[in-house]
Amino acid sequence: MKIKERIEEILQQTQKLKADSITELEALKVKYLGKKGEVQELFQEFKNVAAEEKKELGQKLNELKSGIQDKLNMLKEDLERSIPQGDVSNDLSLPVSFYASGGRHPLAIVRRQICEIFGNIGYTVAEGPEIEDDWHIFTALNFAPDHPARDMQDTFFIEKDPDVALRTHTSSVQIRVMETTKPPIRSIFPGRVYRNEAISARAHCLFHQVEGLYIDKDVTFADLKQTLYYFAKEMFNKETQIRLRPSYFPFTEPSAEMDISCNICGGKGCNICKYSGWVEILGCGMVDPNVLEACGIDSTVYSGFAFGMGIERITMLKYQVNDLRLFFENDLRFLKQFESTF
Ligand code: 2U9
Repeated sequence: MKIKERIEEILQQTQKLKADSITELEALKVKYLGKKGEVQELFQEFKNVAAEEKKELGQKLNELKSGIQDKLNMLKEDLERSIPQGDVSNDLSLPVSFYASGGRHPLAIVRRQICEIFGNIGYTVAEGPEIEDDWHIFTALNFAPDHPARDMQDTFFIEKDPDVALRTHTSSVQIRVMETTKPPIRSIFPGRVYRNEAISARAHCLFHQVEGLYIDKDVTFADLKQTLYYFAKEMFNKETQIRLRPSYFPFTEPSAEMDISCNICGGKGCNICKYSGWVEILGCGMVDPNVLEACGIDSTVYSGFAFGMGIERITMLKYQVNDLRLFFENDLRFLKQFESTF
């Protein structure tokens, strides 16, 4: 067959080529464009072509070569397109698909901050059951038998068993830790708590607390004050001041409520602090010796302080949220304002 006809034949053949895999495609490339392939063979024969035919045949040969090249490129593109979307194993440079990730809930952000602040001064985190018995919620904590908190009006009891209720504070976890751990104890206790309250902008039947406990020999009220002063400055800002007002809780003696200088007006007076310059953030006190003894800790050897705060209250003050219900509605317009990597 003459070289001109052979060129024509190969051109016809290659325009109909198909490849089902990269391996098949590679084989076609070798067959037509390889060192010992069909095109190369024609180039060898071309050397013997008469001079007057060289121009026309040379052009046809080059067109054949680039035609085959184009066809093989098209087959390659078709193959790449047919690879399933999820399979990126053969191309690691492809951009990853976009996932919209959720943000942390504001209460979770603040709980983590509180845990970190106390973690930095050696406090561990402990958790315990939300369904508790009377001993761990009330009796071990020195609540009198007729204390109003034991009332059905304030606490959710289980109907069939008056000894079982939803915990009203995480102090029940502290009792469990004290019953089972020899001091020193230095822990914080975050968790959900329940109270039988009507839901409003300022109250909810479910809320979140962090309580803290430090028990060792020679722990004093001065330790309590410095620890909470450190906490207030870390949680709000370095200029924050604290003040303690005497109070009463069954489980601490003496007891106090702690205010911080208003973080909105810096103490000058605004509607958040009701023009007093101070806002209440937590309750605290020295653990009552009766509580230590109820847990098997010798109150003549050990002393300790405890404190408790509502996470909702701290979050409302820190981020100027004016309605407690916003924390429980999961409205994205509210939650999106808190997206954080903390
Ligand atoms: C043990 C001994 C003492 C924890 C304390 C408070 C004061 C307190 C409230 C703050 C706002 C509860 O969330 S709130 O409503 N808490 O005022 N809590 S001292 O004292 C303890 C706890 C456990 C064994």
